[in-house]
Amino acid sequence: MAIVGKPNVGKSTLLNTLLGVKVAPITPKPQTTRRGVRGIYTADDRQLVFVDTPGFHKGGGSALDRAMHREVRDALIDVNAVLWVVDLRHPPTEEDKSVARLLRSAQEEIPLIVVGNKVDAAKYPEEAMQLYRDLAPQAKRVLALSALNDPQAVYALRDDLMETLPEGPFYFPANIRSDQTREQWSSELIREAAMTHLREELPYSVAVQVVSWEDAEEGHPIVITAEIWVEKMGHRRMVIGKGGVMIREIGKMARKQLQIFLQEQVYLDLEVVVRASWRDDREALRELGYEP
Ligand SMILES: Nc1nc2c(ncn2[C@@H]2O[C@H](COP(=O)(O)OP(=O)(O)OP(=O)(O)O)[C@@H](O)[C@H]2O)c(=O)[nH]1
Ligand SMILES: [Mg+2]
Repeated sequence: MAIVGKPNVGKSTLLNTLLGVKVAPITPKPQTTRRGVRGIYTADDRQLVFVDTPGFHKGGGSALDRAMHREVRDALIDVNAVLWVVDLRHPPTEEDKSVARLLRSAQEEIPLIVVGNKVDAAKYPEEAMQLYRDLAPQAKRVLALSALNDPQAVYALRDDLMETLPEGPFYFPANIRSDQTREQWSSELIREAAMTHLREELPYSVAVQVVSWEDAEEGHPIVITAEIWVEKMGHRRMVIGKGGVMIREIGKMARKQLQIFLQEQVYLDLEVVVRASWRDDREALRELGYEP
């Protein structure tokens, strides 16, 4: 099942709630998700595989933007259903319309479900839902929910999706929740912390790569070393901050999250490095796992 929609509507929040565990980064800023992340939910003899995708956006035409668009298109191939997530607080924008166009051009026989999210914060949810419904007359179903504040509604959707699954083999082992390596997943948590703290253009020009991981040993923490990539020297100064305050804040938030999920003490070593124009460098994008 593919989860698609414009940036910032709550796709990754929906994925995490569907799974009951955090596999995808979430920030209040658009374009948080950069690669298609698979989240796997297994119950008894059934398995649902969701693909969270980057927000479908206009973008500046960088190699990163193109890779993000490709992730969305690829996610629409070979799926049993598409969940189109929209933000019910607002009427559709041009970006929603281009998602609707993309969905019309996808295979017609894939069932489409329109998920009206953020109903908890919407003033005119029914009116907004109608406008989105008009953009996708082919939709099999529309529903309003809050991925952030109403997990029960999300579980109900998950149960319904389970019922519609065709018979087939498991694609992943039953105990696997995501197709990311521990390095990828932890670099996403670090990037989430960085994007949360940084302002203006900066959140979009950082990337994170975990360069080493040492498992915990008797009385010692897990040691994770990661690089935060920026495009310019000036950006490096801002990510480090005056006297190192910014990088310390980022490290504190990331470490806290990592410790919660790993259930171990973590020593996090962050280094800020300049990788000029990494967003247009396909080799760099491959290193980051944003390109195949
Ligand atoms: N009020 C409200 N806020 C929500 C809800 N779901 C998500 N959000 C908030 O919306 C923001 C964006 O959430 P994400 O899950 O990162 O959105 P996304 O669609 O994955 O964004 P991109 O990856 O950038 O495309 C975050 O600040 C969430 O906390 C909801 O049901 N209600
Ligand atoms: Mg996302």
